[in-house]
Amino acid sequence: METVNFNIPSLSCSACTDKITEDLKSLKGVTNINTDLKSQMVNIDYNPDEIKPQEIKKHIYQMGFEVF
Ligand SMILES: [Cu+2]
Repeated sequence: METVNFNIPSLSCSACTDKITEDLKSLKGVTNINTDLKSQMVNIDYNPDEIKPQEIKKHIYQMGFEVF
């Protein structure tokens, strides 16, 4: 298991974090998601054999969030 952190500057309310969490949960290989509104960070545990950080990042971007 590995962990990756992304910064999502437009993360502004619990509706955003809920949407991101629900969506990422559906990705195969993503095992745990923690979001922090204060730091606008999302912390994702994933299985590197099943998914790559770039794919997760792309998925967040496709939801409509700028992600770094
Ligand atoms: Cu929001």
